[in-house]
Amino acid sequence: MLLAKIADIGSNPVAFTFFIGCMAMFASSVFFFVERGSVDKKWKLSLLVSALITGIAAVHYLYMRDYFMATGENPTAYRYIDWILTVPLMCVEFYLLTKLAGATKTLLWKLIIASTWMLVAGYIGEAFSDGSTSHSVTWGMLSTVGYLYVLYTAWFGEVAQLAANSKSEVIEKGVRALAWFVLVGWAIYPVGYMCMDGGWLNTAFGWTSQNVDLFYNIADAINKIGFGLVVYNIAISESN
Ligand SMILES: *C/C=C(C)/C=C/C=C(C)/C=C/C1=C(C)CCCC1(C)C
Repeated sequence: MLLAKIADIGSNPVAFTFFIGCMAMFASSVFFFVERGSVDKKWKLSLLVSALITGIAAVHYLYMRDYFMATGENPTAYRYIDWILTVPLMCVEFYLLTKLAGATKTLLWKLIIASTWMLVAGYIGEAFSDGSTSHSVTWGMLSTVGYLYVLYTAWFGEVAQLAANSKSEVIEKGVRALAWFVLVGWAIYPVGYMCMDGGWLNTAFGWTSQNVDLFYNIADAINKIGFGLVVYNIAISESN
């Protein structure tokens, strides 16, 4: 049986994180959706977006888990389809939060374009890898340019300035919390990326390519659920 090969959730930590990640995403999605009823009208859309992010991820985790169980390989295509849908939605969260302080659609588009660039370059790095370090590093660096742009915008650029001008302590704190997610939570992804064949952590420490998914799964749980909880907290405090 194919499944018997890898599917031992108890002894394979990567399989375990796929399984638990899937459940956590589903549960969070229901939570954010139901909690729309507890917040002011102006926050309902933000909570809906949080529910969509975790809901879309939950469905992709079902597929990714099966793929990984059956083949033992990284479900790279499903992974990047998930990200290309959910990361722009995270940009929408930033936008909705700072919209009350005057954010424009242009800002939203800049964040979306930068993060899409980050993901497309990362996909080329992984999906078209020839196992060489040069391929992995080149596309990893190109991807990082997009990441740094989002990071800069959240900490020092437009998003940060709008939050400072909002005169709302809750929004300032919330944007700062989301900026921490981008700095610390998002930085886990490149670590996973470097575990692929030819990647620095793979060649230097022998961290196999299965670790790619281990890091991605942990990062997804932190970022998608954590990001949503921060937005939820802001919405609840602003509604009372
Ligand atoms: C819900 C999914 C999220 C928040 C995904 C975020 C993904 C990244 C921040 C990926 C970044 C990468 C780099 C900065 C360089 C190497 C390639 C990537 C795509 C793994």
